[in-house]
Amino acid sequence: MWVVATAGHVDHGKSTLVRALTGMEPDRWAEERRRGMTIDLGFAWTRLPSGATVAFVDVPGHERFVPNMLAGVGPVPAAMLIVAADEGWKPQSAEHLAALDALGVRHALLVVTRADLADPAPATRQALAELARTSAADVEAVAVSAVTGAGLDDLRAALDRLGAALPPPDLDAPVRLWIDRAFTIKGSGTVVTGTLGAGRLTAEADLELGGAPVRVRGLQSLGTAVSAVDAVARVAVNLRGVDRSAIARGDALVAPGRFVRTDLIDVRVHGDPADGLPSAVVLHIGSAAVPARVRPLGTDTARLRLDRQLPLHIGDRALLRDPGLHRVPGGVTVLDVCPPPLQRRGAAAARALELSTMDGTPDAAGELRRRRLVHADELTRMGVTPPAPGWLLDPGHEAALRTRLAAEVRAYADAHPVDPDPPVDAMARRLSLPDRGLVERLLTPPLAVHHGRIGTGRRLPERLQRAIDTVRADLARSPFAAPESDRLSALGLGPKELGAAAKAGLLLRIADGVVLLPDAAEVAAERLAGLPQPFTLSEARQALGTTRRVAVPLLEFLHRRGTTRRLPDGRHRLEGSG
Ligand SMILES: Nc1nc2c(ncn2[C@@H]2O[C@H](COP(=O)(O)OP(=O)(O)OP(=O)(O)O)[C@@H](O)[C@H]2O)c(=O)[nH]1
Ligand SMILES: [Mg+2]
Repeated sequence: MWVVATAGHVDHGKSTLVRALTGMEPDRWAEERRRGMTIDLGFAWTRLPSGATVAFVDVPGHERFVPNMLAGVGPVPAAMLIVAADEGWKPQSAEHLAALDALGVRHALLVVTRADLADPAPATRQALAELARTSAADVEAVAVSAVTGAGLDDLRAALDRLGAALPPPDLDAPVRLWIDRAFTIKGSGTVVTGTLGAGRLTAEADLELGGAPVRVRGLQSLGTAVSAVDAVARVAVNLRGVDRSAIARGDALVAPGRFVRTDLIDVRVHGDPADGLPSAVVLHIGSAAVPARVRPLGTDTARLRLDRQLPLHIGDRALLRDPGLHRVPGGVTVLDVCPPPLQRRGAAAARALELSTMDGTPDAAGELRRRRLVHADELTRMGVTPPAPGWLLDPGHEAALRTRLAAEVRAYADAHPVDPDPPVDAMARRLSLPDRGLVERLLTPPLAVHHGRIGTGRRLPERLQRAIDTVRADLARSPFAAPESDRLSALGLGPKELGAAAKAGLLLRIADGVVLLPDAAEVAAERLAGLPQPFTLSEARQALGTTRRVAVPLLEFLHRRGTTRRLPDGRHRLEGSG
């Protein structure tokens, strides 16, 4: 299917021509038929001599309805510019053509209609001269009369040629269906329609609307239920569980995870210089019209702050319009959908320079160089094919980070001699890395991660090692005579030092300030096995040759590791002792 939008001044015969070609009524509203004027978009379709189907999006020509016109042509790749032979070139002929030009529509036909009322030659000459200055410079012209039918066969043949020359749509592209109508059908619920410009939509598709998941309940194209539709096509989508009132023209149904929803973009401005743009404009893309603030950056680049988020890709074409002035719109190409903040002094000038090297062609290497660190999924959402999955690092940045990480690890170990291995999370924070996995990737052997910390292999400070050795020698002689607190402080062993000794496997900490040799639990279990079961705390204390200060936390410790069990009468029993 080909989709072609009409364009042209009010009353020049657009709807009459669509009616003559299709036999269908594009003016859907009673008010339109009463006033003899199109207000909103109309849809009609027919078969061409080649057998191909062409669907028309018929737009209003009146200057008051230009926003509706833009919603209709926005997602459509081809247009039929209509000029009345008896009226010639008019203001909205110019404004509509400028809109097509701004959107980069290259595939078009000139149709001079009402040829039964006047010689079509002057209007044709003038329109072709206007077209020659645009992206649709190379168009065929056909003169017709929708009343007598003269020229309609030529027009059908010309439409066939136009369709055959259209570039094939990218069927692998992610779905982004700009909604141009939303309504409710009794028994089916909410239905939205739009022009699918790329990709493939299926009846089982999971999609997103305004960032929220939605399910497709049914799919139609040109009034017929289908299970899948390939672009380019007019489609109607029946949505499950979405209220009609939650949807408006300009919303988009998109493939999940495939578009950035953004309200800040950097663009290249085509035509007028960027600093000549008004500060407040309306950005039109697809069927959306969103107020935007303009901040010129370079001569032909600007930053746009949008009133609401849109699902956008790098390379998208859009147009800017000054709604007050009916100013001929300017086109823009989206260069960046996640631009950096411009806070530092001179940042805007540096950004302008950077933007001057970009042209809206998705470029993974360039994005990586500019962003330095980006997730593959984020690139995908920008419309850029990532070179690999997961976090991606610019090679230059990666080398710098490796060096910095090694230095940070050294600095940490120097600052924490008793506990020199830095936690991975702390290092991730120091380097502003969004993922701890990146820390592992940036470590150079022999540095490696063990249990959430970076093993530095640093020995304990000598003084500390000697103090620990003294305690261990005491305990070797009398395994349950844990050193008293004054003994520990005389040796310089505070909680931090004891923690380091425990982590190094040199001592076992059974309670705050109570340390034994690492095998104390096994030795205790052996001795307690010699007691009649069950036994009391006091019996255990005597068997171990220790005091309550050690016996109480030790029995607790044994209980926690499941070596002993506590009976209801407060006595203890070794597990497995019957
Ligand atoms: N004689 C003659 N009249 C025509 C022809 N085409 C359209 N008309 C008349 O021109 C008037 C305007 O036609 P429309 O088709 O409503 O024009 P339009 O471009 O759709 O107008 P808007 O949608 O409001 O912009 C109507 O009265 C038509 O009957 C034609 O080929 N010959
Ligand atoms: Mg009309």
